[in-house]
Amino acid sequence: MTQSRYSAAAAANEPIYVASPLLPDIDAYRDQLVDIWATKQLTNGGQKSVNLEQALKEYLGIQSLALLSNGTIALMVACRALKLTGEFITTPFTFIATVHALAWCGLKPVFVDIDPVAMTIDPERIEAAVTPQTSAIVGVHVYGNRCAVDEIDAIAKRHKLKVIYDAAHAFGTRYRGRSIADFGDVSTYSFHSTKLFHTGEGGAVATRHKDLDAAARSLRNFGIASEESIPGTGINAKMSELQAGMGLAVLPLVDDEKVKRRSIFQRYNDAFNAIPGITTPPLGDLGEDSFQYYCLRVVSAAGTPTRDELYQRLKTANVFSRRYFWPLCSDTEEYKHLDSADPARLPNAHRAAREVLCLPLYGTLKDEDVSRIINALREACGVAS
Ligand code: T4K
Repeated sequence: MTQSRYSAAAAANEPIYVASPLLPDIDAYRDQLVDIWATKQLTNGGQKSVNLEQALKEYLGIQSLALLSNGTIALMVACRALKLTGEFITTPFTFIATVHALAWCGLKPVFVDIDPVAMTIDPERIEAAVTPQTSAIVGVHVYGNRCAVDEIDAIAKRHKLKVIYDAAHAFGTRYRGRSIADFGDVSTYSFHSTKLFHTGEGGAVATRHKDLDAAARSLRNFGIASEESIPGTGINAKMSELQAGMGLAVLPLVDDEKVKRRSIFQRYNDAFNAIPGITTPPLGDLGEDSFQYYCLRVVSAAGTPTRDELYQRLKTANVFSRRYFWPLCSDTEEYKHLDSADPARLPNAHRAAREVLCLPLYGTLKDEDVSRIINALREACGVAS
């Protein structure tokens, strides 16, 4: 059998990576492929995409969802569907795709600081950043931590702004008994292979507004409305049937995967809670949280290692953690010259970017892999195992 650099870790000293795709039994995917072969429809909205859209709407408890080719293009399609222009207010503490996608559409980011604990955009900073050019607020439910959606939606209403929530990490996240995608104007999902639910590469936009859903569907197909009419400047953002088939095979596994991830999360917390300088994340609820990442914070003081030292020491033990999200978007070449990128204005984001460390979190981690990770981190912190 072919071994890839991402094969599941063995007990010995095999590398352990931060993520590993939730893979269905290959026969379950083969069954999907057999159907696709029979129809010969490989893309352009075949039955697999129709079925997956329906299954996701039911799973997430939302009214509409349009599948797309990835989470970056989902943000771009959302931007176009909402007809955004000028500036958007956003967080610097996110994967670079959030900011790049809207900048690619010609908009200028205005960064505001994050909440020091949730690490999502701080609603108290938003109003001061609104200018006559602002057209939207783009919040990110980072690590699945939900944004302060009530406050943000109220600010948007007051200033007549649109709201996009980047829900790339928030598959299945719920708040006040509703899907997190029920808030704001549009929520965008990533179904990249490193996500809890995935289609290999993929994404979606979800919205409560029928006109926005229709706009997204037209935009993903070059802006074509019918054989005679091409009203919009669309793009090719379609999900293929092969990806949708993968999604149909993966979706039934998600609930069980979450149970496994929660148990690993609990083991990590039990092992790291008492280590000086380490702040562990709160253990979430299976019905409300996404369990997308396990991210702790390293607050180094005299005598305790820094986050970067821990990252390097884990690497030496063949455990590949990630510093999501360092560097900050506001520190990258493209955006660092902006007034809003001034580090003095973004102290909480800079602190988070210095302190976060994401550890491997996926159901196929064996008990002994988890023990290896725990021992490696405890040793790196100078704590006896
Ligand atoms: N908004 C937010 C908030 C996001 O986090 C993202 C993406 C987006 C928008 C955009 O969505 P997409 O356009 O990607 O759908 C990864 C992912 O590529 C990216 O999707 C994700 N966020 C970001 C946080 O992480 P990298 O560069 O860290 O991925 P990579 O290839 O280093 O993978 C991490 C580990 O996962 C590897 O060490 C091994 C494992 N892996 C990875 C792949 C791709 C596998 O085992 N199998 C695989 O196929 O960006």
